[in-house]
Amino acid sequence: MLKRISTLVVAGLTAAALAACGTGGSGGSGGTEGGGSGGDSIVMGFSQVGAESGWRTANTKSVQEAAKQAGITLRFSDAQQKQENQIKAIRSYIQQKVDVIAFSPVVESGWDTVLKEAKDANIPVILTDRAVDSADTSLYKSFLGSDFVEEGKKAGQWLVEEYKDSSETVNIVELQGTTGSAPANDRKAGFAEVIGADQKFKIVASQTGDFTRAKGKEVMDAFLKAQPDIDVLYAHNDDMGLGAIEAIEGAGKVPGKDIKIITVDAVKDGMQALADGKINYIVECSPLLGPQLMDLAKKVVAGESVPARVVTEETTFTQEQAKEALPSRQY
Ligand code: GZL
Repeated sequence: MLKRISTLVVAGLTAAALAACGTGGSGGSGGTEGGGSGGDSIVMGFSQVGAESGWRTANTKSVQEAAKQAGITLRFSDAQQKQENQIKAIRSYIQQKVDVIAFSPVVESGWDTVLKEAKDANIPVILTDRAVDSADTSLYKSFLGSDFVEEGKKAGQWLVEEYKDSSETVNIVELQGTTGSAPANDRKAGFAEVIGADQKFKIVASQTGDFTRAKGKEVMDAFLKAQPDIDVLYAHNDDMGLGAIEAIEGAGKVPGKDIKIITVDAVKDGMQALADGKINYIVECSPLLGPQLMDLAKKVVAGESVPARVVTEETTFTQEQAKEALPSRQY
């Protein structure tokens, strides 16, 4: 197809340009050829947040494998958690005249301009994993991902149940996800809504750990020095919780006992710590969005209507449930 040939030429030039200004990130903007018939396959431009956590690694694997299975040609870029890199990647995909753009917005705000450019170029956009706060929902065809407010509520509900027979004050520290991101905003809100019903729960410190293990350890070290009496840690993902465990043990305390820990995601390392009793409860957030994303992409490119919102199925795990689930965990 003529469009395809011109696209490939532009893609080559654009890829070089992206590499030159270093915005290709570790994933590069090179194509992962789909398993389809080459020239006739759908071309998807995908801008990934980064590689900050075990969840993200599993999500990238799911998207890349599902593209291959679906015969979709994937052009993948890793933004290294920088919004400007995602905006550059989306503009590059518009120049390449891809058939569809999908991305996980690192933060909620600041997308209207580039999404309008995609709309003006008649390239449909699908949000996956995280949401944007654009008032104009015509800027994207669908949002596939978890209900993060619900995840925060589940974390809060476990804590309320855990302390239902106590009237003592419960001092909580919170490791928030990336500042401005939908999961950080919504997991914080859902948790606060549930525990706010009982005055004994007090969030004595709350700070971002940017969803990484290293930052989670660093911030938890600071919490331990500043807070004389911490009963609970609520971490917005497993990776920050695992970093915090290192800090807690370094301070001579027992994670899961001296300080109870609730996290979100349920990646393998988190589930192992849960089974080992170092974490007390995990709210699952599934990264396996690839197959649903590719189904949505095919429908959107074919001009079929798709749901504006697709919420992913997920559950919760106690220590006992983690022991049972670990052997069959995919990620
Ligand atoms: C949630 C996802 C979050 C994970 C983190 O859908 O955006 O980003 O909870 C990841 O582990 O870094």
